Parts: sequence; structure tokens; C-alpha cells
Amino acid sequence: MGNTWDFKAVGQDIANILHQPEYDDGSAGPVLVRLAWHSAGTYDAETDTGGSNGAGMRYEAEGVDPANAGLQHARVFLEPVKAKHPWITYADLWTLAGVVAIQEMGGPKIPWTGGRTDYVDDSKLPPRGRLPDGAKGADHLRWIFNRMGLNDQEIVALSGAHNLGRCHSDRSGFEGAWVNNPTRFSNQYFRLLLSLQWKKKTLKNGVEQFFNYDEDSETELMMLPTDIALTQDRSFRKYVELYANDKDKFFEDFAAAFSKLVELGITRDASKKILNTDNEKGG
Ligand code: DDH
Repeated sequence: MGNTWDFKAVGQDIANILHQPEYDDGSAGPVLVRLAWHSAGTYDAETDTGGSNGAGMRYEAEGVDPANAGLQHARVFLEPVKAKHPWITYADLWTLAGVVAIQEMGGPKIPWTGGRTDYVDDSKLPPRGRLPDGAKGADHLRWIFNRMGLNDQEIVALSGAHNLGRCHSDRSGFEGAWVNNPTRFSNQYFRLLLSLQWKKKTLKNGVEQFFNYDEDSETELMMLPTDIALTQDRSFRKYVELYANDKDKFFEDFAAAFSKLVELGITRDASKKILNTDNEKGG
């Protein structure tokens, strides 16, 4: 049984379950990152509701929200880690898993501190519809992220998480991966957004998406309408260009924005002394 507050040991065990040869591209990493993001991205600054505290996806209202389809896989991957370290809250486990996965896939160290509670405060429950809709455009992105207190630069930096993973038609209705190596964190997403020709296509299920056939790898890469919107809006595009040209700057800004994301709306359990719980695994 792991020692209470030994987040480093939890981080190590998360790193150990990332390799999943039977799943997707062989890694649980991308879907764990999405779990962390969707647990936090419901935050509304004005009413101080939503956010990662409470781990609301354990319950039906948030858990079976169509926006969260597929994230049960991420939660199942983490159960052995929770069983070994029962003291950790789900809210901490899910956000730490995202942070550890990013780093293990070659991304930046993301400052992370434990202490989220699993207490569900009914008055803080987020309504559905707070997570972004990939079929929409720049105004929608600002509406969603400004509500969390995040600005244009942070929106673009965070969107760089689409270097990882893929869309599944049975989850979101979209299909395909953004980059050729979707388990390696990099700024490739931004470079491809600018360098390839993206053509709109309507899938059999009626969903519109952008595709490019990559002759080098003989695979078809894709972008969501919201990804393409980042290149069409002047303010967003400035940051797409910055991150496409400067990987270090992208890593730095991504780490800061992701860290901010998983802190949104957090109230820590004051009865427990949380000392020096910085994510050392991320070190
Ligand atoms: Fe995303 N994302 N995301 N995303 N996302 C999907 C997959 C992944 C949007 C839509 C989708 C962020 C922002 C946005 C990841 C991380 C992050 C899928 C496919 C859709 C659709 C789901 C499926 O079919 O399985 C939209 C829209 C936005 C936006 O408007 C900005 C952000 C901010 C992050 C983040 O982590 C900071 C990751 C990782 C995946 C891959 C998941 C997987 O299973 O693989």
C-alpha cells in the first residue's frame, strides 16, 4: 500500500500503466490527458462552479455527458493505481495522470500540486455544454475558454494537446489523428496546421472535418473545424505561428496553461497539511 501523500510514487505507477499494447496507438497517455482536461474544463469563473474538484465524472450527470464519451477507458486504466494508493482522491489522480502522461510522452514538466477533494458540492455542479464543440469556430472557442478565465494565447497553447491521440467515430463522431506520431508530445500539430493543405470533407455520419493525405507516411491526417479556426482568426494565428516556429516557447506556455487549467476552482482540504507536494515525477 502506498504511503499517504507520496505523490511521487503515484506518478511512477501512472507512468507504469501508460504502455497499453492493445489500446489505440499502444498508449493510455492521450486519453488520460483528455480526462484531466475534461475534468477541469467545466470551470466557470463567474459562478465559481465546475472544475476538477469533486471528480464529477464518477457520477451520471457528468460521466455520461456525450462530450465525455470514451473517457471511461481512462478511468478504468487508473483503477489499479487508485487501488494501490487508496488515499489519493480521484480529482488528484485524474489531473496528476494527465500531467505525468504529458511528460512521459516527451512533453514539458507541468507544475502540479495535490490536495483536491472528492467531495461533491451539488451547488458547484457544472451543467452540460461547457466543453468545446469541435464543429464550431473562433467565437465559440473564446466563449468557452474566456468563461474559464483563459485568454487567446492560452487557448492556442492548450490546443497543442492535439499533438496527442485521435478522434474516434464512436465517441465524438470525428475520425482520425492530428499527427503521424500521436503518442509523442511536440509542436508538430502547429507545424502541420500551417504547412499542409486542409480540405473539408463530410463523413458518412454527416460530420464535417478537414483532411490531408500525407504521402510520406501514406496516412490521412485530420483537423477539426475548431483547429482550423486557429489559423483563420488573426489573433489566434499569431500564436499558431509562434508555437510552430518555437517548440521551447510552446512547451513553456503549454505547461503554464495546463497547470492553470488543473487549478481552476480548486479548494483544498484545509484539515490536511499538504506540504511540498509539487509533482516531482514531473521533474
Ligand atoms: Fe481535444 N478533442 N478538444 N483537447 N483532445 C479530442 C481529443 C483529444 C476538442 C475536441 C476534441 C483540447 C481542446 C479541444 C485532447 C486534449 C485537449 C476529440 C476526439 C475531440 C472531438 C475525441 C474522441 O473521439 O475520442 C475541441 C473542440 C477543443 C477546443 O475547442 C479547444 C484541449 C484544451 C486539450 C488539453 O488536453 C489541454 C486529447 C489529448 C485528445 C485525444 C484523446 C484520445 O482518446 O486519444
